[in-house]
Amino acid sequence: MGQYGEFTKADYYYIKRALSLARKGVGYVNPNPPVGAVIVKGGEIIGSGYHRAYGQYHAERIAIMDAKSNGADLRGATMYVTLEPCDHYGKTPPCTDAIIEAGISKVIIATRDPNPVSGDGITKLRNAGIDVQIGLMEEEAKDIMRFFIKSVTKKIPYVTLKYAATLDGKIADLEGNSKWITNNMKNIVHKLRHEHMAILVGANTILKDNPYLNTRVSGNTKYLNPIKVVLDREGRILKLKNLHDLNIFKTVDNHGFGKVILFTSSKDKFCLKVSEDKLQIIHSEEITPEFVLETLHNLKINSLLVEGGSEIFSQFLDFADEIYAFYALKVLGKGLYVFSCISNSLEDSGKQFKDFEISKLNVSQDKKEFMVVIKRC
Ligand code: AOF
Ligand code: ZN
Repeated sequence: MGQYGEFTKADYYYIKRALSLARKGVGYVNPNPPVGAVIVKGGEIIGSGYHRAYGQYHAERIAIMDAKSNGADLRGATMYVTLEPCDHYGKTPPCTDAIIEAGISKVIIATRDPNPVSGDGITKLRNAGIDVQIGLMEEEAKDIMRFFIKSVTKKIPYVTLKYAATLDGKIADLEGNSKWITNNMKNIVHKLRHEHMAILVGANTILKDNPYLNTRVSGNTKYLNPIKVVLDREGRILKLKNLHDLNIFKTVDNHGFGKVILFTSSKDKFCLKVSEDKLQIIHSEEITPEFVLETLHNLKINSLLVEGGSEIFSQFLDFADEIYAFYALKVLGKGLYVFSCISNSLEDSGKQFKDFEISKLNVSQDKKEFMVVIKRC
């Protein structure tokens, strides 16, 4: 085997193109996977595409349609695709059929599909005489599809914790003010909100900050608004007379994106002036992270961005797959710690983080803030 193993340098080039196409779908295709495909014949790309939105055509069909619209003859062509083609009738017909019908003779796949409902696309293609190779840039493909893979295999959403802290790890001062800790890198936060299907906050955060929890971005980019999940054990938010005036209800869009799911243990009868398409209430005597995550999974939510506060961060740390920590060159001394409800020994903390590693470090343009991304490995 040469420098590139069983694959050639050209194979890497084309799968990288397919991976970049897949990335364009991130945030728009949830709870489905972002997938990209490129079709090559005679050393030239004759068609390409990616899955653009939930329920729409899969990447493979888009690439085939693209090649056809270019007048290309697909017979004998090679398809590079970031996920095993599906072999099921879901919202669209099987991609395997489209590949076989087109006369494509080779398919190079980055990673297998862990979703049992999508069938065994690889066997179907091989039985049709197509040469199938698997595993080209698999780690990158899995990373792009990590929300999908986690929810299909573990039956709970992918969990990301996000917080802004001072150098001494405080997320608020003694009065609970947290607004001015970090100011830069806001674009990253809004992108994170767009990428995840839902945001989680505690009642305190809503009562203290009245946040919008939507995506705001300058320029032409159109980001989707995530679902807002609120933990309100005692029903303190539900008791508000002006509940409907809260900013979280101002950012619900027509597709149900941005709606509020509120967990409460309160058995009080509330007089709510908010419609059901804006607010879904889930009652449970105990509101544990396990219960919240399983419930969200059953609601087809594949990813959750935990935005605080301190009690919620402490409860969800053990469930985190990824942490985005933003730090400012400020020190508060007295104040509220990020994980104020945890009292670990150094040894415990080492164990807690044994499966994590630092995957990214960014410094803001003004060099006053930095971001560290920590990922489960
Ligand atoms: C996608 N986009 O490009 C590919 C997918 O709900 P459906 O009918 O659209 O089917 C979704 C399943 O199809 C998905 O869970 C995955 O297993 C497979 N492949 N899905 O959304 C794509 N190639
Ligand atoms: Zn498909």
